[in-house]
Amino acid sequence: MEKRFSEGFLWGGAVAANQCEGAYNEDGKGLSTQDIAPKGIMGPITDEPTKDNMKLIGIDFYHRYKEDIKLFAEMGFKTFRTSIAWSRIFPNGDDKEPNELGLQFYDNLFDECLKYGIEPLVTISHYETPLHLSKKYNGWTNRQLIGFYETYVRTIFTRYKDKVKYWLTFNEINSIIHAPFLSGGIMTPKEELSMQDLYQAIHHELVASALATKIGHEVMPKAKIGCMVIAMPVYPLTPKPEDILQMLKTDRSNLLFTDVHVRGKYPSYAKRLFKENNIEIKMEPGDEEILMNTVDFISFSYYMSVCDTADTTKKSGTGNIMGGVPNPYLEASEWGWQIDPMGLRYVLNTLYDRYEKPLFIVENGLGAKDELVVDEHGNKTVYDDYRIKYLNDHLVQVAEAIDDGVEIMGYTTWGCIDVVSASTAELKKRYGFIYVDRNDDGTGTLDRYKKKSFYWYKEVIESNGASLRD
Ligand code: BGP
Repeated sequence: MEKRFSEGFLWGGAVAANQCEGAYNEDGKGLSTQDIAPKGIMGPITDEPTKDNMKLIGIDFYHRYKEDIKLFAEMGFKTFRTSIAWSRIFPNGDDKEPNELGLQFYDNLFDECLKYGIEPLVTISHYETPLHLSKKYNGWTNRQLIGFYETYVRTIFTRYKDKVKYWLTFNEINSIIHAPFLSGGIMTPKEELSMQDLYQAIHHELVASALATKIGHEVMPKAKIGCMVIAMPVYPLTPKPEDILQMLKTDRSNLLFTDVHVRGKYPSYAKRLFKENNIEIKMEPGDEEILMNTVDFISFSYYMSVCDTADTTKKSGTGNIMGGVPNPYLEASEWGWQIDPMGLRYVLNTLYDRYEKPLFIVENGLGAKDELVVDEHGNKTVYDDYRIKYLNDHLVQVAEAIDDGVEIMGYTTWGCIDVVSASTAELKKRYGFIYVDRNDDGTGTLDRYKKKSFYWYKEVIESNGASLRD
């Protein structure tokens, strides 16, 4: 394929602390919401961490990160996205002093990346609120969380200011609508959570996010701070005007998050949303001013698109956290996530048309069951042509979007090494270029093996996209 990716395009991969690190109670780490969610985002929670929770050990990245980063470097990564586990730094979330051992771990991790010229891209909060903040304060429903988050971000910005240039404030911030516990640390069961409390929690996160951007710019004038959302194109199921309006409504429920982050204020359509749902956001003096600290770029995850309709009898859920009506024209993954490479071009164009801000695709990939086999040289590997096809087809659409005039900073595939899945907490749903020998029954050596896609991605990066096939 003809070269379209800019020099300096940030190729890489992404993970999150809670899905890979393990070591859930080592070196002073406190418990997080993930430690009591053994079945994933929508599943039940337990009183204490239980053995069946795959995340407690994860892929043992906490102890094996050097080996893994070496493999990322071998693929030629320019950037590596990971998150900081808040409860490693502040075990309870409301502690006065940070945990030095936790801080030291991320110093070592970022140093290891920089040793290979890999820029760390860091998510400040990725689906893991310190559990104490959930239990005592009911997570982000409580305004005090803004102060705890502020202390946390000041601590990590000051500590890592010379090591980390790219920051994301909250992973998939719009997911709180669907997963209030893992996204917002809210203990109130979703069915009982009022719209008032939900949107008040959203307001607190939006203020906290803007505050992080403000503080980040003060502490690290050269840093780039972005928001992070689930981008999922919503198509009307039919051309019926009712379906078009329904699509607009669903779209806006997500766009509200980027609108506030980029424009620095609530959009005009929020008024009606709030009025119709009896929501009255309690603002404190200064909130509106804080929100005006807008992001440097917009980052997002992209896995699939959905359809929407005003016909409520058709509202069957499909894939991902957001749900939607299946598209009759698209195939789905083994987990029912409908595959739509062109949807990525559409998302890139619509977001850029709306905001004209640089975009960063920080998650994209195919979760699939892999089979570990022995190749002709006697090495264990996975022939994951399905993954190569998925990624190739999406990247071709990224190249199209670049030709459309969209400014794109980089692309990090999700789960560049196999990790525990977020939605179902399984390890058999694999995304990686690197296979990790660990199974959902807890067996496995934790050894790492390069899949076919490992060599494919290495070539894509080396050729700066020229090896892609359209
Ligand atoms: C996003 C999350 C990730 C990740 C990914 C894939 O929603 O930000 O944490 O896991 O989805 O989802 P899953 O792991 O459920 O397949």
